[in-house]
Amino acid sequence: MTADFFKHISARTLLLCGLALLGPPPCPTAWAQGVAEPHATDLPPAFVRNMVRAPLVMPAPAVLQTSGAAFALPQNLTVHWDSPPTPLLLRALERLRMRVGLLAGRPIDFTQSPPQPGGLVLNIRTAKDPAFPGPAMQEGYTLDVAPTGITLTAQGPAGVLHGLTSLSQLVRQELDGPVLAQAHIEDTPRFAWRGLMLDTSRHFMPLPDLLRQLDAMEMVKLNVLHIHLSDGAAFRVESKVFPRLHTIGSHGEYYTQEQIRQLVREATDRGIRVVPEFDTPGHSYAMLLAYPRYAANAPLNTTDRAEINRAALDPTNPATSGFVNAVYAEMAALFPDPVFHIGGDEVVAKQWAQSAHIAAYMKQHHVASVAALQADYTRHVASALRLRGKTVMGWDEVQEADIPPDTIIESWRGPAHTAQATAAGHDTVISGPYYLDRLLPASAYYTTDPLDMRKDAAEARAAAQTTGPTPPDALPPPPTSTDKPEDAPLPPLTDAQKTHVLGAETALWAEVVSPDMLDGRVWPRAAALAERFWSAPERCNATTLYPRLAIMADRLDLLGLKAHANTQRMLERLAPGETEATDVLLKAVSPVRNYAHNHEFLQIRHKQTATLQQLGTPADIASPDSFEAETFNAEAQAFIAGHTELRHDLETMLTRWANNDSAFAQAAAHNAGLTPALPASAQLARLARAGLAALGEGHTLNWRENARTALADAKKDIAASASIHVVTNTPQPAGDLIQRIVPGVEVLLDQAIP
Ligand code: TNX
Repeated sequence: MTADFFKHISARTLLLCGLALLGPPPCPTAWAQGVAEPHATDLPPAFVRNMVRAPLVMPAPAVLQTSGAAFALPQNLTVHWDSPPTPLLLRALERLRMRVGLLAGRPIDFTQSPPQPGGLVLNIRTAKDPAFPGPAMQEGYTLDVAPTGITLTAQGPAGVLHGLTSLSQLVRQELDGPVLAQAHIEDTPRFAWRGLMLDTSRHFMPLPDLLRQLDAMEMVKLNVLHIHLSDGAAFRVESKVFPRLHTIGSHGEYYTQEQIRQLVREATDRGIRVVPEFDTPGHSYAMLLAYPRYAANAPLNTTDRAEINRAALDPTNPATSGFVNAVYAEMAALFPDPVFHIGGDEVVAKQWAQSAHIAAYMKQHHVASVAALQADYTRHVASALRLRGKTVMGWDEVQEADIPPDTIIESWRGPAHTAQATAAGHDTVISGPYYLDRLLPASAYYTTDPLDMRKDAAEARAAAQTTGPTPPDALPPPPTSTDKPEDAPLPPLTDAQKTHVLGAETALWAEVVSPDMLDGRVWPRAAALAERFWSAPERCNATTLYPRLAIMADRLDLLGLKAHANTQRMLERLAPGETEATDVLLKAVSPVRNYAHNHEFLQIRHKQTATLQQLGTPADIASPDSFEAETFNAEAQAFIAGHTELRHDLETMLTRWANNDSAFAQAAAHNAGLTPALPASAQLARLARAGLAALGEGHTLNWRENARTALADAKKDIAASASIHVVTNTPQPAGDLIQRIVPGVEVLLDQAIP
C-alpha cells in the first residue's frame, strides 16, 4: 500500500517539485520567523512556489520559526509526561506513532523508559481542561523540536492533540531517510468553532466513511463534525422510542445507536465535537413517511419526488411538539455535546399557508405570518431541549421572528443574516460561503474570509478565477441599481458583533455525493478551509495554496483517506481495464459549478418532474480542483514572465492533452459511460493544440483564429455555471464538464509572436 502511494504521489508532486529548481528561495529569514509572507501577487508563481518548502504545517501556525534545518528521525522516542496521561492522550500518542511511521516510511518505537544515550525525548506538559471536548475548550500549544529534544506544552488535551498533529507534519522523507524539521511553534486558533457539515440523509455514508473524515479532520485541526442526520430523504438514526423512524424513514440505511456512540467516542478522542442535526419543521418528509399524522398536508404526496424537500410538520397539532420533543430527547441523549441543531431551514410557506386548518389556527391565535408560526414552534422545542441541558442551533431562517437569545444561528444565506444574528446578540457560525457542494475550486473558498460582508463572494471569485488570467483576489462585481436590497454591500461587523462569531463551517450537501465520492468532494478543499478558520488572515497564503494542498492531499490519503483509491475504483467501473485516457482527461477538467450538476435541483427550478440522478458519471469523478491545470497555468505565467526553461514542461503537458483525445475516443467506443465526456475530451485537445501553436509548434494556416475560437468556446462553457442565478437559465456543456487550462492557454496565446 505504501509503495503504491509513492507511485501515485510522484506524478503530481514531481510537477510541483520541478518548480523548486527555479530561482533562489525568496526571503527565507522573514518567512522562517513567522513574519507574513510577501504578498503573492507581485511575484511570478514559480518563485512563490519556492516558498512551499519544508516544513509544511497546515493550518499555518500563529508563529512558526524554523531555520529549515532538520535531523534524522530517531528509531525510537522516549515519551515523558509531566503529569500522568489519560487513556485518551495515550491513544493520541499511539495515532502519532502510526502516522509518523507512515510518513517516515518505517516504524518508530515510542517508549516510556529512560532514554538511551543519544535517544530523543518527547516531553509533554499539559494542564487539565474541564471544558474538553466542548465549546470552551483550550486549544493552544507550543512545540519545540530540536536534536536535543522535543517539548510540547499545551493548555489542555486539545492543545496536546494539535501539538502532536503539528509534530507529525514536521516529519518528511529525504534522500537518505526520514527527518524531523527543527522548529519553534506557538499556536492557537482564530476561531473556536471550525466545523465540517456532512449530509448523511441525501446519501447514506456508512460509519467507516465517517470515521475516515474524523482522522482527516484531526490532521487539519477541524473540531466540530456537524452531522445532518435527518432530512426529507431519510432519517438516519435507530430510534428505540419511534422505531418506524429508522425502519421506514431510513430506507434501511441508518446508524445504530451503538454506531453513533462509536462515532462520538472516536470524535472525542480526536478533540472533535459532534453536533447532530435533525431538521424540522421543514425537510421532514422522511419522519412523516414513518408518522404521517404529524404532516401539515395529509395524505403525504408520495408520487412527486420534489415533495421530498418540501413536506413539513404541522406545528398547530398539539401532538406534533410532543412527538418532536420525544424524538429530540432520545436523540439528544446520544450526543454529549451541549449544542443540538434543529435545522429550521427552508420551510416552504405554502405548506402551512395552503392548509385550511393551519390557516384557521393562525387566524384564531393571531399568528401574523408563517415565520411567526415557525418561531412559536422553535421556542417550544428550544425550551424542551434547554431543560435537557442543550443549547439550540438553527439555520438562519429561525431568526425571522422572536427566538430565545441563546439560540445559535448558522448563517447560510449570506452576510446580511450574519449581521442580523450578531446584532441581535446570537452566537453565530458562518457557513454560507463554504458550501463544498457548489463545487467551486479551493482557492475561491479559501480567499473568502468568514467576516467578508460581500454576498456571494466565493461564487464571484470562482467565476473570475476560472475564465482567465485574473488576480487571485478577484472581487465580486460592484452592485448595480437592479440588485435586491439584501445584495447591497454591508458595513463590516462591529467589534461587539464580532464577539458573537463563534467561527465557521464548511458544508457538503449530498444530493449528488455517493459514499465513493465523499473523500474527494470534501478533501483537500476542507484542508484549505481548516486553515482559513484556524489561522489569522495574514497567515493565509493564497498563492502557495495549491502546492501545499497537493502535499496535504497526499498526506491525508497516506494516513487513511481514500480519495485516490475511490476515484480509481469509479474510473474502473466506467472503463474497466482502460482507465488511463479517462484519468488524463478528468484530471484536467472539473464538473460544472453552482448546482448545475444537481439535475434534480434544476428540474425543480424548471417545474419539471424530478427524477433520481445516476451518479458515477465522468462529472462525478472529476474534481473541482485540477492540480495539473493549476501547475500548467502557473508555469504558463512564469514562462511568459521570462522562465523560458519551462517551455519543455509546457510542451510535454500540452502534447499529452492533445494526444489524449484519440485514446479517449477509443475507450469510449466500448464503454458507453464515457460518451458524455467525448466533447470535453475534444475540447481539451483543441485547447492543447492552441497552446502548442502559441508556443510555435504545429502552426496551421488559421491557427490563431482556431485558437481564439477554442478559448472562446471553453470560456462560454465555464460561464454557464458562473453563479446559481446563471445556472438556472443557461444550458450546460456536454457531460457537465468544464476546462481548467483556459487561463494558461490564454496567457500563452496573448504573448505569442504574431
Ligand atoms: C439548501 S443549506 C439546503 C439543503 C440543500 C442545499 C443544496 C440549507 C440549510 N438547506 O437542504 O441540500 O440547499 O441543495
